[in-house]
Amino acid sequence: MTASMDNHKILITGANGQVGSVLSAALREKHGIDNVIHTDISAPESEIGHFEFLNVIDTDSMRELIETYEIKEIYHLAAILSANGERNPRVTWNVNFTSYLNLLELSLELGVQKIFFPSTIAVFGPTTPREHTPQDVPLLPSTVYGMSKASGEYWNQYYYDQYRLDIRSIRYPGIIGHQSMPGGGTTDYAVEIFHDAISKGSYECYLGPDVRLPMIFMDDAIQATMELMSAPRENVRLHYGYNIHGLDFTPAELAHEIQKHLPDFKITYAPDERENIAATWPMSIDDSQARADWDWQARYDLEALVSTMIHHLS
Ligand code: AKB
Repeated sequence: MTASMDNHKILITGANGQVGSVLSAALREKHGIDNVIHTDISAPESEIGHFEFLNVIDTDSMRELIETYEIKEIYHLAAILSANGERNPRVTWNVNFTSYLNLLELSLELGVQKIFFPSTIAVFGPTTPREHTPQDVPLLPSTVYGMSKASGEYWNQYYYDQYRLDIRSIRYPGIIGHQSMPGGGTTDYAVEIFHDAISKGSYECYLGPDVRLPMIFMDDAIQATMELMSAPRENVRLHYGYNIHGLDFTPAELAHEIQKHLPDFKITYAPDERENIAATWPMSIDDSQARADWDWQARYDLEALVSTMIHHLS
């Protein structure tokens, strides 16, 4: 263990999710198993250390957990993603945004010192330049998920300006990992395709062949999060949400790279409403500010990502 074994207690919401399950392992490794309190709405599939049930819209339970464990740092990962969010806008708003505003208020009141807020490329919209999308552009998101995250970003800045609360945030692209499955997003195809390629030899993609989206390998996403959260405070020059870029590709390009490992793999296309969401999102991201402020750099390109995924899932 490379643990800095302090008694600084960390709470993670959405700890069973695609990112939560991998990030919580990295946090346990760094801070020690006794210092990470995992929470989610349902029980984890396997033993992960200290677990508590938490529905994030239940503010009283959140208060009780922060008080009981004297929490000093929170990773608020619980969220409903873009495609599922459109099916139930109000619930999505409450889970993604109202819970966060309550968490910010509780943090001030109860002395939480540091917060990680996962934002997303879904904060951008049809009016945003789609290539090398700049850090600072007007945000006009097309989904409730994007609206809830853009609103979270405004409050990040407000809480920093008004109260100097140490809030740090990343606008994640689609995340691809072998450790966990995504659920309810527009970029999920880029994980599902590997599972189907290996188990069935074929995949029917809900985006058309030429839909280019920014993505990132899970290890890079976790590394970015850990690096940002441990960067010296004076280096973190913006608090609402850093752009980061891993790589970008289309379904056809991803399928072609998979075929280099699995030559019989076949992809077919049946675009659905998720293609309309993807059409409003960036194709690639300008992450120069993250590079300048905390030395961000992605490690995985398409070739490395595909061979690592196939190696782990085969
Ligand atoms: C989604 O597709 O909704 C997410 C995201 C890009 O935030 N993966």
